[in-house]
Parts: sequence; C-alpha cells; structure tokens
Amino acid sequence: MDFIYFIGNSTDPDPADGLALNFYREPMLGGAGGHIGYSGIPGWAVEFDTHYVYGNPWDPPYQHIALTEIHAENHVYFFGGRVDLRNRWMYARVAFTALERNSTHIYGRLQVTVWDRADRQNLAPLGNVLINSSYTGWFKIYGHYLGFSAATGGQRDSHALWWTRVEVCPAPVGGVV
Ligand SMILES: [Ca+2]
Repeated sequence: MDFIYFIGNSTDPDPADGLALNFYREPMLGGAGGHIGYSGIPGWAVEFDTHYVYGNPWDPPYQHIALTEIHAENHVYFFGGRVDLRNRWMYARVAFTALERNSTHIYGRLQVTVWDRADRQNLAPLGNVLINSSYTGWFKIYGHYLGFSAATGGQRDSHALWWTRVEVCPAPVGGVV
C-alpha cells in the first residue's frame, strides 16, 4: 500500500499526535491523543508517531514509525525514528509479503519505506529515503479491514492524506494473499 501524507502546519508549540495505517477487525473508534485513534481496536497498526509526552513509559522520546498490536503502548517493532515526519508532503510504502499461514496467523514480512518528499502530480516518491526497514514474523489474523486513524489529544496538528493506492499481489509461497 502506498500513500502520500502530510502531518504538520500547526501553530501549536507542542503539536501531536500522529497518524496510523490500520489493519483491523472492524470499524470503530480507538483511543484519543497518544493512542492515535486506534488503541483498543483488535488489529495491527503502522503508526507515524510525531509526539512524545514527557515521562510516557511506552514511547521513545522522538518521532518514530512502529508496528503495534492492538494498542499504541504495545510496540512490536520500530521501523525507524529520530527523523522529522512532519511539515512536508511525504511518500510512504507499506508492503506485506505473506510467506506461510495457518488458520489463525500469517507469517510474513512487513516492509516500510518513507521518502521525505512526494511528487503529487505523478504520484511517486521524491527526495531521500528517510526510513526503510522490515519486520518478519507471525501476525495474528484479526480481520480484513484497512484504514487510517489520527489524533491530536489536547494539542493540535493537521493530518492529511493526498492519495492512496492499494495493491494485492499473489504471495510467493502457497498462493496466500
Ligand atoms: Ca506518541
């Protein structure tokens, strides 16, 4: 899945909180603020977390992109961080390759690549690769919905999507999609 996004443009001195791409069981409202709109919904999220609350025990004290399960407190893997994810139109690609499955889980590789600019006319990446990392493991199957969430809590910020593309490819092993 590819998308072009923008986070920023806020006059808030402490803007928050970020957005997330969610693979989830059912459409519902998740937690606000640092929970980025998805906490509590059974599923997986790739969060673009742009805010740290001092003393927060679960987040690192810098912007980051992470894989979480069910809850923003539950980081499974950090794709990267210590980079500025705000104030530019950026291009993101989240690609999943299924390798094996059983009745409850899929084993596969989730790759996240983020470019620091986006070509909004040609709908293509531009600029430099900020983050490029993958996580391979077993993913519990929660459901079949795909969507985005965002939250601001007591702060303010803009979270915008310009364009998205969803592509489904046959898996290299076993015909699993
Ligand atoms: Ca956070």
